[in-house]
Amino acid sequence: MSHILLINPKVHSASQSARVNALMSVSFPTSIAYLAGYLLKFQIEVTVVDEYVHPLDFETLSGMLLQLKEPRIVGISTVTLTASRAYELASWIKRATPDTVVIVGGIHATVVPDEVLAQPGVDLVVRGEGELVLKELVDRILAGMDPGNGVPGVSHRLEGTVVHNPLPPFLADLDEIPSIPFHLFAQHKERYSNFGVILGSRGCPYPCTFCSARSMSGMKYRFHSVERMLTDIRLLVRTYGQRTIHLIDDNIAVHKRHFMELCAGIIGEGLHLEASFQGSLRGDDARDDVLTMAKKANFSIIYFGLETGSERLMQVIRKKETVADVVDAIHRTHRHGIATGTTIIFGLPTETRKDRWDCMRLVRTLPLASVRFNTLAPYPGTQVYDELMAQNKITFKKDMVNFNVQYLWQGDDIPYVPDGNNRLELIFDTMFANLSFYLSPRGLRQIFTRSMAGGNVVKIKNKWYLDPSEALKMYLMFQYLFLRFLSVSVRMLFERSN
Ligand code: B12
Ligand code: SF4
Repeated sequence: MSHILLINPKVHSASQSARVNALMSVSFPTSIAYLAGYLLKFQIEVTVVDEYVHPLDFETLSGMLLQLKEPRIVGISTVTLTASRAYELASWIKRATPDTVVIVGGIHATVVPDEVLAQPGVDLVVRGEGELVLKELVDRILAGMDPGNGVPGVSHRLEGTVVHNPLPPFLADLDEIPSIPFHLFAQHKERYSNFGVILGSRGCPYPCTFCSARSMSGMKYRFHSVERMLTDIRLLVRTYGQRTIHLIDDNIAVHKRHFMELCAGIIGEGLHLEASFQGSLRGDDARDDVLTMAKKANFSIIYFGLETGSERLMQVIRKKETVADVVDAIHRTHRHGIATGTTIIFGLPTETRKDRWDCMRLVRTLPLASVRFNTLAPYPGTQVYDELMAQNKITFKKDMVNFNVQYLWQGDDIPYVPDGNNRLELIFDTMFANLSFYLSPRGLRQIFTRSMAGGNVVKIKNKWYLDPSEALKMYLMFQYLFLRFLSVSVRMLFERSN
């Protein structure tokens, strides 16, 4: 029996069609996994619930709360799309067991702590990296002390006013954070598309305007030792039988020597013969020696954030690399025998329709195994959010359900349309870009031969066409996407003719 329950809430159902959701891949809940691992390091028992594999209703949650020892503590993780669900869970927790201390953390809580703390069920907000702060809060609560007062990284209410304690310094030695306690999640191993998950680094030194990762983990690039990463990979491959290792770092080779040593370690231990590897890289870091080593270490696919086909827009978003850098990296990676994937953001500030069509033409020339065209979701905590908010140009739907980068398949109210652009045209272009890639001979080959499509978002069963229930899911998804595409196209043409 433990005092602590950690919950990973599910994304709001209104942000994505149920027919698409039926085929969405389920990602391993790294946030609560790392937090659980850190508490376990101090022999603090913890219970974990990932709503994607264990959906909660009021009764189930109440039952779980009653099984906790008193004082009860619940930690809930949030990104923007899961925040409203986190608030609902917080209110259920207070209804079932009013004395439970409810702590909310994660990127959304970090960037808009006032919003989170204003929710009736929430007692404490943790901003930034959570491991050390949560441990401190748990110690204080179990010792009967006032939990929030003075603890760095915590926002709390004090005599009716909200107090944001200063942030703690970032943990310098990441190896102090123990490996993920995979055993806590192993019963659902088959449900996760990336159970073989490794996060080798935290922090990113680049200033991209659309990305909020740095508000969470800082601009200083910190990384786990090679020995530690190899230990985790060995565990996943040899104990949990994983055949694909997903390095979910923002960028796997910011520190070139470290990446080369990691690859050498993988090869030295023969792990490259037992598993393949995937990760994301910036174009300007993909030097030939890095790619040669990645190929030897059995990297099967590398993702690059191309974002746009326009050098001008690349400067607007402050990516600090050029389109030519990324395009060259994609070609070279392909020549090294490694598959490539990318994501594109349509609807960036100052973008024109011509920019989008030029980008589509460029993408068609690239040897990509996977591509996803998204529309911009200006997440709180990003430079683009601050700029567009100041100009009152963001469309908010209730619970920010439209802040899904693929919301265009759900509704017309995407959060932002750049000046001079027509909303329906932007949506049409983005849909067309995705459909024309996946319905081309190359895209269809991906759908029939790979189990992941659309930048690892959709998980398709191998040989899905031989399984009637999977084939039905595929049919229903494509039918939904096609009807929505048709509706947008007809309305766009009608609008134009008027
Ligand atoms: C890998 C990744 C993915 C992968 C896989 C995720 C996985 N878990 O395996 C995929 C591709 C599936 C993905 C999907 C999406 N992602 Co993503 N993803 C990331 C990435 C690169 C790493 C996330 C991660 O695992 N970090 C490691 C963990 C340990 O860090 P953490 O989650 O922040 O948790 C720490 C703290 O936040 C805190 N904490 C977290 N929860 C709690 C709870 C408590 C109680 C406490 C005390 C502390 C605490 O402590 C943790 C440990 O230090 C981040 C960027 C980044 N560098 O963080 C973006 C990021 C989280 N993703 C983002 C987005 C937008 C998405 C999508 C919504 C995209 C979409 N469809 O529109 C989806 C939604 C996924 C979902 N269900 O939540 C945004 C979130 C922005 C926002 N405000 O919501 C980020 C920040 C990137 C960005 N563009 O700015 N993502
Ligand atoms: S998009 Fe990638 S390179 Fe840019 S700030 Fe975010 S994590 Fe760093």
